[in-house]
Amino acid sequence: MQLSLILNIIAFAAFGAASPAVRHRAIHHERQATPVALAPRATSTALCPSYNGKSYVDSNSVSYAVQCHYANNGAVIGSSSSTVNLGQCMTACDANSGCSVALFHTVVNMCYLVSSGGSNSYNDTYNVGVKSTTTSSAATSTNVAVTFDELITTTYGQSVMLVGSISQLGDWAPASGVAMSANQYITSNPLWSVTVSLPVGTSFQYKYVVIATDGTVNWEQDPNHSYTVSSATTVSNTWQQVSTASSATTTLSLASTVTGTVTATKTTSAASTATCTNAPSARSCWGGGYDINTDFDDAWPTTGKTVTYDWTITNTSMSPDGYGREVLAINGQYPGPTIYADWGDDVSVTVTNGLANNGTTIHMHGIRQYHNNGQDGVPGVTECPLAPGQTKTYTFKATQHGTSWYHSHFSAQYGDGVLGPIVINGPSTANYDIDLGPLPITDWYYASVASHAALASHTNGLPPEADNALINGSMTSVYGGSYYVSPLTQGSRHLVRLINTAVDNHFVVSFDSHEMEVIASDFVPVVPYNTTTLFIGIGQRYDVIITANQSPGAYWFRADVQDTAGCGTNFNNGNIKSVFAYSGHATETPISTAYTYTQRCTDETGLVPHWDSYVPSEAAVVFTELTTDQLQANNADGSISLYWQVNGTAMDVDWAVPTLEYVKTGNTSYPASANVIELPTEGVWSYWVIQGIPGNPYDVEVPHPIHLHGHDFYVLGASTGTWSSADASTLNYDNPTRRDVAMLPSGGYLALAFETNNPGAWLMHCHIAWHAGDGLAVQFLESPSTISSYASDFDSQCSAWDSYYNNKPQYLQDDSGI
Ligand SMILES: [Cu+2]
Repeated sequence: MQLSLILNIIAFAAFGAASPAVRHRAIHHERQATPVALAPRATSTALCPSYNGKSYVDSNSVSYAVQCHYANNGAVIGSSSSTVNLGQCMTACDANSGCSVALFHTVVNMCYLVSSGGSNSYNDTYNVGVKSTTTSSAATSTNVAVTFDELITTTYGQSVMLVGSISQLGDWAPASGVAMSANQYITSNPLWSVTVSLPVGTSFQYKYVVIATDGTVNWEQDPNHSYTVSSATTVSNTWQQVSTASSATTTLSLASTVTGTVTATKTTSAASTATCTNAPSARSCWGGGYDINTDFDDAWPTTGKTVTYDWTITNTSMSPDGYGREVLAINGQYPGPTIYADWGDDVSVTVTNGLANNGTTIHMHGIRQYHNNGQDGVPGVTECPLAPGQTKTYTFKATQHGTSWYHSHFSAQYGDGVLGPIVINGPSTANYDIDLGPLPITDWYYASVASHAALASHTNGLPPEADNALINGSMTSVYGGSYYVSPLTQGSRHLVRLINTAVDNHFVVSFDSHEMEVIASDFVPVVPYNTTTLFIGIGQRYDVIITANQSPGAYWFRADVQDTAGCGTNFNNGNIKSVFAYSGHATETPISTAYTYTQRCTDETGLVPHWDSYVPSEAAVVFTELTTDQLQANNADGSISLYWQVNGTAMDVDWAVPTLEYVKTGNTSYPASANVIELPTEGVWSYWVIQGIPGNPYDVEVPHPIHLHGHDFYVLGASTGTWSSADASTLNYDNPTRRDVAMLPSGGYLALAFETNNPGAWLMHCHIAWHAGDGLAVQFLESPSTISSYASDFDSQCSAWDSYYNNKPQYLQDDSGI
């Protein structure tokens, strides 16, 4: 934008001069599949959250009322360390005549026997079972014979187990399940069968697992089956065949090690049969059989409704904090128009590039783009940039619900204005009365971010300091401006959708005198918890609930840049605020005081997804390490160029030849600078460790917000240390945090896993614009042979771009392009 052609020429020279120094380790591995056993699902919380608020009949046919994440302060009369879940704790309670409450501590796997019901209080670490007053009748409830008959194809030597959510079916532990026998076994029609005696009224979920001759456990495909016992009967025809991934191999062209192959069999509670309707007092409901228990990776509504938007991006003069500058604004607005949709809607956004001298693309951040890679909006990966004067339409289905944002992925362009919020209405894990909508927070620069980015990548020194920050597009400064004001209604619960849309700054946010109840991290609903401060990395979102329960007045909302902790600097730090005003107080200037806390650049801990998921964790799981470091190269003309490398290569895409062009034409000769990592097989888990290492020639180590397209990832662990394979056993595989942006600690590692279930070229990159521009990115090329989701205007858009770019455009690509 404002960078000169001279700078561009320097930049191109820099790329040429630097290339010998860019170390590229292209190692191509193929390894035979190594099937491994899967972990039992979430053993410590097998009943939670599925049974929260419901009754559960234990192995002694005693009925308990289950409450997840509550403590009970009744008198402890005994304890047992031999239990691994609440169900077994209940069984221990049965054996003690004075016990009426089974209290299971999920962190230390300890069962406490409690004499009576105390007053419950909120606590994340306890699951509670309260013995029902109708114990005697429950204990004597009639057992009936339930026969499970299934036609399951097996090979000689394999066996089949029935495993489920109740103790009679092993509490999800395959080793404790019920063995089935092949009563009528013939090769073409193998009928596996078992009869289990179960109390009438018992509700449970179950799956079949096939045990191979070497003991390998293969779970049935999702979702779980559900069943309630009413009378003696035969249950059949529910088997869901695991997708054939048995010959899976994992191919990596970039990484120095290779993953084993783990068949994907995530266990979650999908296929809800909910019929209730979403309302202020019933936010867990949605409708049409979908609710908060529906994991949106597995199922989503089809509304048949399409919401449409029509945008034009132009060079516009704006003064969001009183200082006037050129903004690349959508429909003249900053932030751009919010996309509002209902869960299951189709969204159609027509974009006209009215910019004077820049291409553009629109990326829907965090949107899974399921089998829709061609709409992911990454130039040089999924499309050519949209040339000035051109129009295109992006389409996607809202398979997820919650809060996110869209932004240009054309170099650092979003920092100059091309972004806006996304709100997808859906169910949530806590009730609220009023949705106050999105509250985007960003750093703000008086010179164009494009010019800052160009200078930063040729400067031996600190990155540029932000001039200010904006909250929902507003802030004060010495030039004027105003604080954004949000209304509070006394006594009501307000949903606030926090989004960090920054280029460089990471924030801790807080509401003076009010706690935040956190109910979602990125698009993933979490078990609600309360906090006064919340760290929000670039690209991350948090849905929080604020209860207006303080004296009516005006209160500050604060967004502090974590400068002393090392993740951003801002000239206005300490005064980055907005106002939350009770009715009648909207014009007051708050005098409220801030909470005290210690600055940090690390993610929230204790984010427990509402959906009970596990990640396979057997010994054969192999993590692939992706190191990242800064290279400072000396150019022939005396200038320098900075690169952020992954395994020795900084990404540098060719806008005119996107990865999908290679895929489309069957060309597998991806340039090394595309940082392509091939994941050829669907339905397997892949495990990654991103490790910060010292740079060359300087030791530059900083935190990086790592963002993955096309998937949520599971955050298995993060550390300031150096990864060793022994660390794999220390990670959390049991319902780990799931989201699409996570912080890589400075000089440390971030361990991630995701399941290949969405063919496409998916970027994973640092969301600090300077770092992305300097190359800190890879692209996972997942199942290229099955990609078919090219945009219908893929070729014409590239042709228009070529015509524009080859005809003396004002600015040339001078960074990674993404
Ligand atoms: Cu970074």
